Amino acid sequence: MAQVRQDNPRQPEFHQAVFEVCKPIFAFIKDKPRYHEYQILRRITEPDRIIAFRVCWENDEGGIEVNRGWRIQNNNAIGPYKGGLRFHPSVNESILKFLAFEQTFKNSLTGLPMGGGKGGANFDPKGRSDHEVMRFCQSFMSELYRHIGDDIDVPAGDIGVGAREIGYLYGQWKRLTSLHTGVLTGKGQSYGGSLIRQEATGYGCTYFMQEMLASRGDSIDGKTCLVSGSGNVAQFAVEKITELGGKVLTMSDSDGFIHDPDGIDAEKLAFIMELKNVQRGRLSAYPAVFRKARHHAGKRPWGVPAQLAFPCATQNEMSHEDACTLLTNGCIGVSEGANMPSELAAIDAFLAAKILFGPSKAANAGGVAVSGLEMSQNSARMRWKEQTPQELLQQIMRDIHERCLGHGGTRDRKFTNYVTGANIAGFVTVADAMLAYGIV
Ligand code: NDP
Ligand code: 2IT
Repeated sequence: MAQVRQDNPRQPEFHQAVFEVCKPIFAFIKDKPRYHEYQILRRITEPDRIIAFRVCWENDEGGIEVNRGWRIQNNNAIGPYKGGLRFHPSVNESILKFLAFEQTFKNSLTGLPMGGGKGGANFDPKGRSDHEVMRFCQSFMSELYRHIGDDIDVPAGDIGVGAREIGYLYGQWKRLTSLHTGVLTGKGQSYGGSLIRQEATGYGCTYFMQEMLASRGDSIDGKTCLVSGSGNVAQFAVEKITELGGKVLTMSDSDGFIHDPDGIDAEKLAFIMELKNVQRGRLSAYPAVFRKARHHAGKRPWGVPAQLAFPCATQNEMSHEDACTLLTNGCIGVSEGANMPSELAAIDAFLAAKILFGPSKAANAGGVAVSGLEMSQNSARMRWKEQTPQELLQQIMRDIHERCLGHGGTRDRKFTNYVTGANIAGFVTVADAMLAYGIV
């Protein structure tokens, strides 16, 4: 860790992600000399390469705007680099390195042949016209295209990159290369996208909670739930939780959260989807339509008493204090839809209380898993009906849960440390492939 801090100064998010992964791995590799001999941990914490570039574009007023774009190609030991693109003003190298590092273990956990990567830009799509977003995406891809390919590196969406942005990015890739291949995932249904990809992260995160609860003979049915975020992951988590009989009390965006004591049912969710995806509006508009609800400006939802929590917005949105509040209020399960939403001290609090805690690299792996299925369909030049990716997603989430039990369960099956389980299970496959390649 000292070396990681020294080699990566001022990158706290990256340090945090490395610490979370390496803590359980130190114990696991203690009596496995080959991992030491070949310096696997040191090598796995150094990205294969970091690509940084200028993104220059023209706004609607004719002014010139300059942003910075990146692609972190972290590790391709078990497959082509794979991972999303994030467009958000907070994006920097530390955040993308943590995401690419996490992605490497997450992708391995899915059991599909995908390496780890992540990219994005410090561009803020909020308040920009469609054509500004299009020009930004075209300029971004004009550089990125030389570094990606369907067997090299396959980007997808993340915060600020949804169906619209993927369309513009893919359109520019196709224009530049004359190719029509599976170089991006999350594509539209009319040009190579997979059914269920849009829903996959939120659904998968809910299935993971369902698996954790089932291991204790329990279910989501009848439980009160807190969800944060109101983007792609949050929306489909709410949809699936509600379908499974849970009652979702909250959602949030960067301005605050809404609390609806009657629950956010399918009709209210449809309103939120229209508000966020089409009008690109703010959640603060919700209580004017659904009168019993309240908007809490500048606050996070973790103070509302509930049994289950699904953080689906962004990193470090769950502090130690938030975790303690959830526990005091009787929370029995947390499934992380976002990447690294809980601070290290919050994770420690959940583990100490022995509640069901599904860490992001296991709980939100459904999204990239269905991206992997999209790649398969594109390579085979075919398109599956909805049932196939839907069933495969459920099976993959069950398999991930089993892999976590394999490395994080106790013999009496009374408590599973899913953090230990996910990290070790994700690590072993990548590390063994690296051993096979020798010193490269
Ligand atoms: P979206 O852009 O669709 O939604 C992001 C949501 O989080 C919005 O409600 C946004 O609010 C809120 N948010 C973003 N940044 C902040 C912040 N700094 N503080 C408070 N709220 C914030 O992104 P996704 O739903 O795709 O991604 C959400 C999380 O899930 C991220 O951590 C992402 O890495 C992770 N993830 C996504 C996957 C995917 O398939 N899309 C797969 C696996 C993980 P506002 O509208 O105000 O910006
Ligand atoms: O964090 C993630 O797993 C994603 N943003 C999805 C990545 C992908 O390639 O589908």
